[in-house]
Amino acid sequence: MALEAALRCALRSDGIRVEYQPIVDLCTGRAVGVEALARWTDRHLGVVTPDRFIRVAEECGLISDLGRRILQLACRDLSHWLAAGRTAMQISVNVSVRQFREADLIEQVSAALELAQLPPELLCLEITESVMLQDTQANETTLRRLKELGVSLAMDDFGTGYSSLSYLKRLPFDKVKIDRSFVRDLAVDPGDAALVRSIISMAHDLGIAVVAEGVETVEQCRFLKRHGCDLIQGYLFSKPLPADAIETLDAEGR
Ligand code: G
Ligand code: G
Ligand code: MN
Ligand code: NA
Repeated sequence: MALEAALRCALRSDGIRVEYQPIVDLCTGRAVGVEALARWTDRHLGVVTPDRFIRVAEECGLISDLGRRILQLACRDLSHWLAAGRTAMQISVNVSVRQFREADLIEQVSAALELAQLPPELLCLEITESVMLQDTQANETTLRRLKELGVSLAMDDFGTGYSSLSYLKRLPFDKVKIDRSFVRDLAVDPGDAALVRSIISMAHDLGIAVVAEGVETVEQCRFLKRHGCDLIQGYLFSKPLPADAIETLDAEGR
């Protein structure tokens, strides 16, 4: 398959890049973290979206190499920002379903931290809610081992799977990220508004912080702030940016 061959080539030739989207504290208005988002522009295929190349990588067995590369790039960039004098911030890296089940995930994560000389608490791994649908015992073991490394864990795309709230109680997540499909109509759809309010209050009762994704309007931002949401991410504050733009991003806000 053309895409698979091109992806192998991109991995060999440093063709995979990472952009970073700021995650903003709603109390202070400051960027306190960034989410790493993989990017690939192929010479012949043009821009290939991450949904697509991650899926291909999962299917053809390249996900371990790709995942390792993204983790290393993200940790390296964060350590450069810190060395350049930027205030400490957390970097969040997505872990795909297959990557989460790879036998060497724990080693990959600790190797990336060590290589970049980063304290583990500055790395957050985002795991989509759908991962939790099967194989609960194995998931729990993997999550606990990651927590033992000292990294932080976020449940991504929350609300899109069969969000059993019992997962949140039992599993060692530090954050939930409310999927942007619920944030979109927050200001106009009473059902979405109710759902978001209850996710926030339930997560807080369990001692879990809440990030709202896909925040695009001031109305959405006000609603989230009023209901105690901790962090927001979205075009209202910033789109994903290249690494050098994060280094100089004003930590005070836009
Ligand atoms: O940034 P963007 O809209 O293009 O991302 C589209 C989707 O691809 C999102 O669901 C995002 O979580 C996923 N994605 C982006 N980068 C990565 C990555 O490095 N690893 C994994 N597993 N998924 C990613
Ligand atoms: O699934 P995940 O949360 O990892 O996806 C992150 C994706 O959301 C990225 O593709 C990113 O480009 C996209 N994104 C980030 N902010 C916004 C936003 O404000 N609106 C929309 N529609 N997409 C966003
Ligand atoms: Mn994510
Ligand atoms: Na998401």
